[in-house]
Amino acid sequence: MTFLISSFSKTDRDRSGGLNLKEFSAFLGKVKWWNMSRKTPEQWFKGSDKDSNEVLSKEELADLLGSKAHIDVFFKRADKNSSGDLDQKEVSAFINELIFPSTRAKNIRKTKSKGQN
Ligand SMILES: [Ca+2]
Ligand SMILES: [Ca+2]
Repeated sequence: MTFLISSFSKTDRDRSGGLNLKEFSAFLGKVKWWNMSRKTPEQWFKGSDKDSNEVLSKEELADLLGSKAHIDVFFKRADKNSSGDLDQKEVSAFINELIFPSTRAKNIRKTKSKGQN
């Protein structure tokens, strides 16, 4: 499963959900937290969970991202279990993928090797 950036290097615009490379760059320009990764995903999650029900709605995700642009696309990507809301794990994974797209494979390996000591 490839994520945002790698899929944009293809010219297949029709399957991109309306989000092309140009739009994605513009989106990143608006996303303030892109350059503010000193906050942990947990902190982002709690800061955006306005009603403190421990899941993020689409509106709360838009608040976290600082933009409603393509919010449907991002929400669907983040909502791994299609529950219609985002729990902290889903938000953390989503943020980590956005900020560190290449670390996911490493994380999977780390999880697999756990418990072998
Ligand atoms: Ca909430
Ligand atoms: Ca979910």
